[in-house]
Amino acid sequence: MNRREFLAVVGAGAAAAALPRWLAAAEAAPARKPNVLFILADDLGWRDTSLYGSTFYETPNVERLAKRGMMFMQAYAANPLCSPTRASIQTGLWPARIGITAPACHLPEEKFEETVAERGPPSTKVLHCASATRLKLEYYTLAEALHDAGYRTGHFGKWHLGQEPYDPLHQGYDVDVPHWGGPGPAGSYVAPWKFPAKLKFTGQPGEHIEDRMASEAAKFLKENKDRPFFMTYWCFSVHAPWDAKKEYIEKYRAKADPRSPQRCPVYGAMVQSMDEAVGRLLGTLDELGLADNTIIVFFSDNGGVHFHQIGDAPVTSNAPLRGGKATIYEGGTREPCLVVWPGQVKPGSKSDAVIQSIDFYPTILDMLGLAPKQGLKFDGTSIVPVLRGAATLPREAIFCHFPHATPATGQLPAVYVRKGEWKLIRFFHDGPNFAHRYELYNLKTDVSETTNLADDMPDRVKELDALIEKFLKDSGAVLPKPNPAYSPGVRGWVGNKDAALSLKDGLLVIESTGLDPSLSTRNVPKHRGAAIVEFRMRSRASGEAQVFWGAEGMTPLFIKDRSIIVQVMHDGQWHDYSEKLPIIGTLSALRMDPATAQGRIEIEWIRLRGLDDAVLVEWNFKNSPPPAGDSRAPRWAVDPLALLNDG
Ligand SMILES: [Ca+2]
Repeated sequence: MNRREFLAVVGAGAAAAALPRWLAAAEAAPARKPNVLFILADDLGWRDTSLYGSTFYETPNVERLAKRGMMFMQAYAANPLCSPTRASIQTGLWPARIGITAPACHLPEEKFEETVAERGPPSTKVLHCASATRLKLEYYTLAEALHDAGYRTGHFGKWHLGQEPYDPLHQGYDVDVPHWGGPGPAGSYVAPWKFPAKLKFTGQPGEHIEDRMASEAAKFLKENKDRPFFMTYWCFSVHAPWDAKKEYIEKYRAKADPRSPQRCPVYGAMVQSMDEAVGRLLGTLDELGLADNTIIVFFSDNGGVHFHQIGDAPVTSNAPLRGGKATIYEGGTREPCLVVWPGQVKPGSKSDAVIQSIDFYPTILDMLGLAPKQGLKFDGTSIVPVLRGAATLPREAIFCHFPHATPATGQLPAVYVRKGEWKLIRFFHDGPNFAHRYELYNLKTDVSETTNLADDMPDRVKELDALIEKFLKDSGAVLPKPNPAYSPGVRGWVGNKDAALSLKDGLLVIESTGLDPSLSTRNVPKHRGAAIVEFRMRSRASGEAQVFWGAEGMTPLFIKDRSIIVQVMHDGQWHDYSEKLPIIGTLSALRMDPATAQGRIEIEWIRLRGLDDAVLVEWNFKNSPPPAGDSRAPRWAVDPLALLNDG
């Protein structure tokens, strides 16, 4: 159905004067092809705007945009990270089909297919996948489709699908500013920036890059006001680096509530600069008289960063959603999304339809009345029926394949299916004997994914897992596989990639094979407050040692701020060490980095005492009793990767 037919249906043949005002305006609009502006925020979480319920961030321009179109409550990125979602927007395809499933497209290596690792360290239960690093030129991108339909095409901001010759100018764009292949702005948001000299993209000291990008985009709009244009304004904001205008930081510092999960002044300032860029674009369209003939999409490529801290505040919180960027939970892929389509979408409307980033390409073609290029197939589907008021799409399910371990978030290789109110997550080979492990959530009653119903509803798991199986097959997804070298560790302690652990002659032997050997355990007593860590060690490596503690509810699990340095000897002799751990909160895990070099390290025992000298837990590898304290089975048997944080 084209626009005129639609108007005939909804207007039931009535004169334009009898139409709703927003439809009548469309009748009066010029017959020129509508322009398309696609604004993509970077890492902006579902809850990161005042429109979606934040009481800390201020985004009046996003709210202004929402008044002109439809707000989606269940719009999903196809992946919880940058490049894959961007690839899905430009192709209408699942990232699993493209082979880009991780944000790898700024790496120097040109790799065009996804692969799975052939081997891994004993601490790794599952061999995970390695993403392609470029969006292949043979994909006929959304930009190419519109360029070939007579549109002037401009890309502004972050791309992250490959540098030259995989950059926007080779993927359908006439203009690309600043023509930068990196995952974030070069160096900082506030100038001086560090873009390569050949880009000739420098700012006045103190200039914010989002202000500059909005100016560059406004210039493009002015230059092309008399012909149809397709602009992707893909914000640098609000990705790292954590940097913003000083006066805005002070403003948010003054209003931060220490009890609120969203309270980071720097991030608040970053969100405001993003919002102001949105306002500049809207203002320019209004000034040029183009707003009535411009389709606008607003979306974000993945969830908010919940796993880093700036000072004493997490960057952001996606609550009530679980997790965030780089997790398989809702916080990772549920995004803010607005679609403005003057004369066609009811202003200020709201939809609960489940849509996904693979849908934008077929949707935009449909809105413009363009047929897909001959032979071109999409995994996505046009959401035009929803834009015109339908409650749902005729689609059984959506999928997200994320076959990676991201230690900072505790993410294990996984895939999910969302069908109706149900979401099933398959954690590849993470169960007993390398069987898959499942989590099932009812998103209608449990949007925070707190109650795993998989054990209670085996039939539902089976039904949804069959959909996952079919999706993996249809998309040609590369799959993680069990690691034959996997070892669940020694007495609950597991080494990282640089530390092979074994038990020999009553000693814990650590063969350090790199510069960052560490071992960690979650099998610790639920002790509150400071404690003493003691250990007997003999080493032929070198460097200082470091002991980290994890505290319940704190992510990432291991960071420098929750660690102490221990000056240790590497003279091949036995030494006893004793240091105070200033634990705050309830202990949840321990990690030891015994050295910063290769070499053989042996430990006879490790123990933890309270400040009253009582032994809280002891691992004595000589006598080998099971550790005292918490008697839970080592969690390592199912979750070896969750502790291997970047620190
Ligand atoms: Ca991103």
